Amino acid sequence: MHELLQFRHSPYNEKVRWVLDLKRIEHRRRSLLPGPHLPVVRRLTGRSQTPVLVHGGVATDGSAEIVAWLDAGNAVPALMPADRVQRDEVLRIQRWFDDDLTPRIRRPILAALLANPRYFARVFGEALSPIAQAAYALVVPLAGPVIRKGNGITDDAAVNDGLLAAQEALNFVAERSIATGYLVAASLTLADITAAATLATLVRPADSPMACPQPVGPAFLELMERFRAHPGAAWVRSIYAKHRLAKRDFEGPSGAQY
Ligand SMILES: N[C@@H](CCC(=O)N[C@@H](CS)C(=O)NCC(=O)O)C(=O)O
Repeated sequence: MHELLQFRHSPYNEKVRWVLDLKRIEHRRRSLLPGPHLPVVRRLTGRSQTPVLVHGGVATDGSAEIVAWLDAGNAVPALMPADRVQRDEVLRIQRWFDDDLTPRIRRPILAALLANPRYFARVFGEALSPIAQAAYALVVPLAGPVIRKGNGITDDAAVNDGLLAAQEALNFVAERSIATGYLVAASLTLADITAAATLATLVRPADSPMACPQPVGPAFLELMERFRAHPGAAWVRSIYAKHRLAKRDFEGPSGAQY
């Protein structure tokens, strides 16, 4: 049995969850909280980042590595096009999002969430009891400086650069999907999953594992509103409606809360 150690609100974790769900790979999930996750993840990988997939006592981190490994062992449905040029393009888009756009886009998102520790605790601690969520909300302001530093939230310019990256990513998916509805081929590939999982952290498609706990905190609502009417946001919602079969996240064995 695979175990995914995850953050609930995270583009890289959502990418891996999506692939696990799409390929119907049996697994359990354990949600960690930013801050308290550090000793747990360090013990497994020697680093700090989620997602971490544990299988047969071996822990793997890095969403691209995890997805490539899952794809190699579970061919159906295919995530990569048969055509070599298109395959290279899928990997290029994944790298562009993973290494450049996504880390920038998450800065304004985390800044908005950190502005309201109780809402931050609800987003990341959705599976916790109300008392445990309230306790985590007290810890969030203490973990805040570490989270800001780790995500490059140094000043307003860093946050504004993230807004530009969001605009760039939304423009890209809107333009690229005009011909076929997809970014590279005439059907869903890892490029669509990577881009949609990143942008879902802003768009928060309803009825999906990335839907927001309600009511949404004011700073985060303002951020979401900024991009709601963008054609790229409409693309994210439509890809989620067509291809993100799971309606919500779950803890424990797979299928428990579909
Ligand atoms: N390149 C990595 C990035 C993973 C990443 O940045 N994960 C973030 C959550 S979005 C994380 O776990 N941050 C906590 C930390 O680094 O301590 C991947 O593709 O998995």
